[in-house]
Amino acid sequence: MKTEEYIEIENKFGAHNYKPLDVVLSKGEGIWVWDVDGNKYLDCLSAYSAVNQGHCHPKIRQAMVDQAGLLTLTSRAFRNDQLALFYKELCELTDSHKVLPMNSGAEAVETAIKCVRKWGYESKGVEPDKAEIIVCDNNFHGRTLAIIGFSSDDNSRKSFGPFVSGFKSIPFGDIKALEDAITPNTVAFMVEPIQGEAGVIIPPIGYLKEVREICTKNNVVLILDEIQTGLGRTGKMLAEEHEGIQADLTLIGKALSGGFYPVSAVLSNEAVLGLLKPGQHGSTFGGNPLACAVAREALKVLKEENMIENAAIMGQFFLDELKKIDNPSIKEVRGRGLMIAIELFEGTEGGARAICEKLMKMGILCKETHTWTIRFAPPLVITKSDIEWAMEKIKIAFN
Ligand code: IF1
Repeated sequence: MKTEEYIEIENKFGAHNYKPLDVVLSKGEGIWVWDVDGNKYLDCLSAYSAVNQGHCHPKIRQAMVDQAGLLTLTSRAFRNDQLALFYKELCELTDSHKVLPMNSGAEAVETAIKCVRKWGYESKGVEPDKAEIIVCDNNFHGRTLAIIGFSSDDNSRKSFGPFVSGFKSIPFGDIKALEDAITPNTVAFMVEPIQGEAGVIIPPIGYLKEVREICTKNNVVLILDEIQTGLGRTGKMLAEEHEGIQADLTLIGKALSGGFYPVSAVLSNEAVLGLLKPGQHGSTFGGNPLACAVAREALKVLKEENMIENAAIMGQFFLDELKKIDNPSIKEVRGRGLMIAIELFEGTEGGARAICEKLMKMGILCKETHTWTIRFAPPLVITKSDIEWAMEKIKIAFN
């Protein structure tokens, strides 16, 4: 079948909750993907940072195939021989004390919300049903009802109410706003170290450090949503390392499986996850042996193949090259590691989407966010010559 036929069938039978570029992919390897018509593309989205390790990484694939032939799912009613090692290796790599495994990123966020509320009532002493969680304007934490209730994006929320209460939103990067928002009922502050969906918004240097101090001072749990920024994307294992801090709860997902399988986790100190008792939270698939085996290998290759260092070096190179583009429609080029964005001036003809479509025709896949920002987030295995190849095309797209 040809591209047009696939699109027609999708449009007929599928819900239209996405507006994808008209490319139908059927194969991937490393940083490259191929469409059904045989065209090859450099993937500059990495499935929203879920394939940091590159498409179909051979070692992760092998781990998945091997485990699929042994045992895939037991439920948590029984134990499995992958879970313990997954916990241990993940804690060692991220310097955490406890792990709670889930599947999607949104589930990790929901889990964190439940856990910090419980901590607030049982440990901090907040009155029943009064717990407040502070979040940031323009956040993106997922698509479930509790989460969209505190989204500031009208498109995400409109017509989906009534929502879950107990959230307060403040400007991102604003320390004073955080101090002012905290009350005796505040149990947590949840924030992305770099806002992804908002357009790769990097907070002022020192922000997270001050956030850490304020949370500690006020006995407020700091939740960092590293579902997008974590696992090497910004050139560190976790983005919190850029400021030398540790969150109380860290949420990871996406690249935890290298894109093979939905695997997410809440990483925690003893205090918060330690309060959960049997029956209070769970998931049929969370912590299953297939997920754990895949995640263990996905973490291993990230480390062993120096992908995190590569992200730091290649990210800086890519950023420097993009900054050299001289075009009056470019307002700003920014990024950290391989999480990079070009923001266009409002009103630029065609917006970011037009650039993405031009790039697609030249063999580069990337995705606009909102109307004016183009995001570049290739797999962390990209090389200098790949970036040089891409830069030639990107320069033409901006010509
Ligand atoms: C979609 C963006 C990326 C996330 C953070 C939690 C989740 C996400 C920081 C939820 C998910 C996605 C989902 C994807 C678009 C996307 C995204 F454009 F919205 F910003 F990655 F760049 N926290 N991000 O970024 O994880 O439940 O999806 O596993 O299509 O909605 P999930």
